[in-house]
Amino acid sequence: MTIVRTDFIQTKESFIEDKCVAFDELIKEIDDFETLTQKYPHAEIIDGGKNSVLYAGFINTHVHLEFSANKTTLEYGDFMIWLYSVIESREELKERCDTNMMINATKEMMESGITTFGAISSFGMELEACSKTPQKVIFFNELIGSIPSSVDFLYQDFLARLEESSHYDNITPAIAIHSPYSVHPIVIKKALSLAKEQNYPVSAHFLESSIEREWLENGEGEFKTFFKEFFNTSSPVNSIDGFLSLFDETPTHFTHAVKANKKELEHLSQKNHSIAHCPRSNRLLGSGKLDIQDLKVPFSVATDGLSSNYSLNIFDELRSALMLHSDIELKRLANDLIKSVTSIPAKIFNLNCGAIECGFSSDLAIITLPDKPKIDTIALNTILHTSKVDMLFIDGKQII
Ligand code: MCF
Ligand code: FE
Repeated sequence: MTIVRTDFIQTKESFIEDKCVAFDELIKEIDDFETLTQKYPHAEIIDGGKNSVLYAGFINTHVHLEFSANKTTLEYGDFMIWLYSVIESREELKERCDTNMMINATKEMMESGITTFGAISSFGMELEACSKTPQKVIFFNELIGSIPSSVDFLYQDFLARLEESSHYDNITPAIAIHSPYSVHPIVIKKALSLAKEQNYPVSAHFLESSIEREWLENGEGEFKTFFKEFFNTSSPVNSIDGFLSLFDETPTHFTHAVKANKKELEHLSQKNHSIAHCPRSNRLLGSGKLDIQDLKVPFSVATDGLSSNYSLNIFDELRSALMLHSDIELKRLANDLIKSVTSIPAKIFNLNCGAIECGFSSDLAIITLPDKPKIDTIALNTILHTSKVDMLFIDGKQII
């Protein structure tokens, strides 16, 4: 048993002061220091020190580790320009990205307190890195392919990757449908019926850019030139509503959704879907920003990959979100952002973590504030002043 003592502890809605947590693999009790030390006299005591805060380990629902070699290669500012640069440099980026580089990317996440992440895997390259990290991984095997003559082959390859990802204790096999513009509905249906049958978590990029919307709605715009050039096709394989209806029985984590309208957001809410909000990625690819002010759909905040970001540090992402959503009252936003990387993604993916409550996994992060905070400013000050955690525990084992 371990007893951790910090000045503050994150709770569902706020923070409490002067309490301690007793834990082994699971969180056992939250009580006063005296009560817990009397009850567990042999427990190891960990003191976080002055102005320390105990958080549930953070969850980053959407990252592409295979693109970790990108720093200055891909072009930012506009989605189509970025996409052309991905196609031009994808092979070179793959070659430059080895397991060691991806392990370092998982470490960068760990240093910022991420204990669980969702890896979007295009090729299966990061499986070894994911199997070596102590973090918990939802391994989203990506299905992509819109041309009928090649979808069968791509589907078989996807199935093989899905199978390979199902042999590791820390890895949950899962499915990523790349997007409505790039995946044929025939294989989407097959993959989703498999997801339903096997209870695989599902994720999909959705309405990231206005050109995506223009293509799906009208078969026009810059995607028209793109599809003509690369695939010699002239119409989209999915409509927005048609694509969404395929997911009606499979609650899905839709990434971006920046260009979703009221009706589509209402549909997401009714079908128990959720959104991964990647503010820095959206900014860098010229996509605008998701309006989270009155959003009824539960959302996580996620980093996306280094293909569309400059770090995988979750505090960097939260700070950017805090600055970008300048229309929302500051302290409320800060509290909501902390929930978007803890209790909300845990609920979305049905994980036994993301909150400091008895019976939950002991995935815990300790951070230290530079000075004593008022209790209602802890979330805000954490986001403003933290880059790295001081200590990190996964299933009760100290990692940092
Ligand atoms: O989330 C960002 C932007 N939107 C779409 N895809 C990706 C992102 N970062 C990496 N990707 C990958 C995607 O998984 O890019 C590849 C796919 O395998 C090429 S198709 C855009
Ligand atoms: Fe992505």
